[in-house]
Amino acid sequence: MLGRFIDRSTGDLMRVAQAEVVWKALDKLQIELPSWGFANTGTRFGKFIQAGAATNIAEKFSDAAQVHGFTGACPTLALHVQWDLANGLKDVGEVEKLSAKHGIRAGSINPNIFQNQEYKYGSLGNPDPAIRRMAIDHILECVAIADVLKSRDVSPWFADGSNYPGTQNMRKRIRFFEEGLKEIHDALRAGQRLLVEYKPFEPAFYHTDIADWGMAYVLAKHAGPQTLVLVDTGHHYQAQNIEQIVAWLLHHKMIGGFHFNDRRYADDDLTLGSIDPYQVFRIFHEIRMYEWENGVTADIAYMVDQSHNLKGKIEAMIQTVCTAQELYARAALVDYGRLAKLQQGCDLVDAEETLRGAFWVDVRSMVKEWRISKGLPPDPMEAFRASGYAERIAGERRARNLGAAASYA
Ligand code: RM4
Ligand code: MN
Ligand code: MN
Repeated sequence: MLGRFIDRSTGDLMRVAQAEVVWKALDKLQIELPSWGFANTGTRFGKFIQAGAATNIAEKFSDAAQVHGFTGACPTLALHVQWDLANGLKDVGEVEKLSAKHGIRAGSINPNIFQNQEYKYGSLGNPDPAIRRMAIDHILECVAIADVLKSRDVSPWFADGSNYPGTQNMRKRIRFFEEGLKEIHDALRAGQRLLVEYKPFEPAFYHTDIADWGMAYVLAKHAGPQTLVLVDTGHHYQAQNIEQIVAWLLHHKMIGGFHFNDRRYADDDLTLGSIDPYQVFRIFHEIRMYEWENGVTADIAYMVDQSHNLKGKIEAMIQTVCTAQELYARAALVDYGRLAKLQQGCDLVDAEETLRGAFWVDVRSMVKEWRISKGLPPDPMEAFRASGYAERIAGERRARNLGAAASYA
């Protein structure tokens, strides 16, 4: 199969070997799409409405199917329960129908424990036991929804925290989180996982209850073995070494999921690799090296977590998936046998160059060839644009979208 793309007369054996590695790596890279990434969302100050944005869950499935259709890498769609299943468990039948219609499975089930008026002072960390109960019950319903939809991961992100020193008892709130997460863990079905996401700030600006990977780790350990940590690239301070966090979590077998996005400042939701592709490569490198050393595939759910305000939503998703594939393919090209020896010998320059050398390989033609071998379009963006889908949905959805409120105050 591969041979068809190789000009044997040039005897480019190195390229054949590289292409084989890239193809194998791409075969196993699946990337979940976020339902909310297809809807109109905005900044704190307003939304710029897109005529073609998805206005309901049926449209989100349809848009996700486009991304999957052209990239072949995105068979699942993450759902945010209140945005996608407004009636909770009662809406599961509708999701099953859409899933069958579009050939996209329901992915991680994301509770909404941050937007109801009740959650003004927190959800699981709220001082009011009735509100904690409400939040736990919502997540328990998410566990049940995930069970029916056969989704493995329930993936809460907690906005809990406080804005002013002295206004909340941080230690009490740790206990509330310990109790709540334990109860949720104990309700998980066999094979399900609870992924705890952390974030240093926003919307809380003084203290956030689960502010970093250490807090998420300790809470996950306390909850039980089916609870793991989820890393989101945008949820770190500027200088933080994210790949080191990934290495620690891999070492302890505590990483369950990864949210892709890029940022210049904070949780900016920029396109993966748009600001710092080397950062993404370094994260993939840590994962690949762990896999090489242990002869396993790290069980990490890769998901996009971006909601674009300016770029076309489907185009931005396709761009993200292609970027992830390219950077993953480049990480796959690191010669780990060689690197391990160089590390052992503290051969600094050669070790670094071994890593950098893989980063600088232009894998785009190999990725294209992989796509062709799978019956996919070599250039997913071009194929999507040629399909006319974007124009069609803009026409169909325009009236509904333009009627939506976009103002901040
Ligand atoms: C948060 C976090 C969560 C996502 C929400 C929409 O910042 O990244 O993963 O569910 O945004
Ligand atoms: Mn996230
Ligand atoms: Mn985020």
